[in-house]
Amino acid sequence: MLYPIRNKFRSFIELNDFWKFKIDQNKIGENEKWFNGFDSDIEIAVPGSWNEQLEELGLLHYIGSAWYYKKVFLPVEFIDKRIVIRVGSADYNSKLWINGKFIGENNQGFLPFEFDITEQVTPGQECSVIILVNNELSDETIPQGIQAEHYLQEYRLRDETYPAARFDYSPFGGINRPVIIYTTSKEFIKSIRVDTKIFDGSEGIANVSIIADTKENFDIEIDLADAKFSSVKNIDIKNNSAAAEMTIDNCRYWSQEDPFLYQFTVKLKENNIVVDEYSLSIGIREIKITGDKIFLNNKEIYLKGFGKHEDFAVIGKGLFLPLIVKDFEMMKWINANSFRTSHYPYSEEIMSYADRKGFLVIDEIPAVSLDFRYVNGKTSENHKEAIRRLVERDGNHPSVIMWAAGNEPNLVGEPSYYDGRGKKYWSEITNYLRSLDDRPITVPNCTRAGVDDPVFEFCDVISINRYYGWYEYPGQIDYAIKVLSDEMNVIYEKYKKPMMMTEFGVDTVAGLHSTSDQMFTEEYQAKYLEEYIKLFRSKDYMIGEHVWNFADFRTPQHFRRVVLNLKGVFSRDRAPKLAAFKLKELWGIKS
Ligand code: BDP
Repeated sequence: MLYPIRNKFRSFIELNDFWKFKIDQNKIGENEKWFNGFDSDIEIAVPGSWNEQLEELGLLHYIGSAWYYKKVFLPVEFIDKRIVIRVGSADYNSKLWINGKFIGENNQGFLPFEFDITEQVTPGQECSVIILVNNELSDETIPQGIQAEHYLQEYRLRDETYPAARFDYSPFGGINRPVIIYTTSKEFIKSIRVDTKIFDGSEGIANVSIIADTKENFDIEIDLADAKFSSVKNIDIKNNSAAAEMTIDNCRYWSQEDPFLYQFTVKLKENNIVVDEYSLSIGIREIKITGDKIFLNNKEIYLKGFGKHEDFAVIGKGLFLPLIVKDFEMMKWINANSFRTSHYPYSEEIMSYADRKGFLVIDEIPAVSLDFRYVNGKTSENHKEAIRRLVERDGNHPSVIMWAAGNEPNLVGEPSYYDGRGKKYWSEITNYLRSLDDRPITVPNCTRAGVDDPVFEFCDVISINRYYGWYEYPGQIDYAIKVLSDEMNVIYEKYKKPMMMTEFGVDTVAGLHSTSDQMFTEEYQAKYLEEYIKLFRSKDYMIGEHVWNFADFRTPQHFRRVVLNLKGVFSRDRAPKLAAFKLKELWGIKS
């Protein structure tokens, strides 16, 4: 699915605005035909989660359905075009109506979806867009959900959060990314995939595959601006798809130091006339794992950075461009070079920004804390759909160097996970991912799943999340480091693969201080991070360290959390804690 752009053949309007909003606690809206239009005094900003925007109406922890309504005028320039409505993301389930007609639904949060509405609208007139959004999750969705009753049935009353969730971030609902109506020619380029390699230290190779929607035979033309010399070989057109290989001499490789992007253009031609055109920025680079090391363009890299969240006051998970600028500037300031999109795909705008700024990204499928007691065939189908759609969305980003196919499977430590269930599940999931893309795969493991986690067998990089000195061995950093060191060696000896710490951190209240190891103080966080990092640097098999978390973020309510998860190195409003200065110093040292 291509990101909407404007050119001679394509255009778009954005529906980022106030929308009419109506809560549908009892799910009566569809019966009462609210899709034909409804009255409401409540307005909500799109993009943006409903939770904090409408906290005063009781929506801070709302799990359920709500309706969005917008009337929009379609410009006359849309006449004779193919017209598509695209939602950047709505969490988690949505149904969409145009002028009262049901158009389609989507049941994957964090991912874009779109519908062709050419037949339903008339350019030069107003049309009504109604979207029903629901943020309930189940055993079958990705991520999985949990109902309050389950905690009781599982004798896990002390784990219960409000709202009930299987993960540690607020399940913010709403239309969190932009709604756009865009146009293309009637015959159009549907998708473009560019896979790159490097050759001989100077040549770049791009394998291109294109899918088009045309009635007649078509031809394609491929252009690369800024390349001194490039040639396209083997254009192979079959039915509606085309494949080609492009070589670039004296290629300027994409890297952290020089995140150079070529402007790559595909022209779709029929009877020698260009009928559609699409340009995107591509970076030519190669990621490879050899032995215990990971290489970018044959140069060894070490990942320093964070697990992050899309989370900010008032907007929740809504797209907010100034925050993207701020977060990347802070990551540069602190000498980070990478981050993980824990625990779900981040906005397309963040991914393109990472390309432009030379950040390395571990891109995560939203399969967080899968509970294998409840995983069924539908869960894995949804997991695969999320994979297919994320690879399609992000496959062209040079910044994406690895996929995280999930996070912390079997957080509850269910024994059946080890009786072949886990192995079968991860073999199927990772095989599917490998059939779509050749980037390395990882799945961060948690202490409960342990050193025998069956997922390790299917990972190219062993990722572990550890909190020794916090959840285990509280207040005892020195002892925690000893236990951790031994455990890391056991894991390495067992799997002999490159390893990375994808999460390590402690909750920290800005302003609390102590001269001794006291949890929650700023000194404790700084010392914990420093000792962990010293340990990693003593192990040759380590390829990276991602602190948990970049910033404090909102979580479901639990006695362990004081409103927010406070493991941020920055506060939720992005003020540095003491540890930020320590990390800046440690990460500034060349390693
Ligand atoms: C890990 C999870 C992460 C949590 C973190 C924590 O991957 O989502 O926020 O622990 O407890 O288990 O802070």
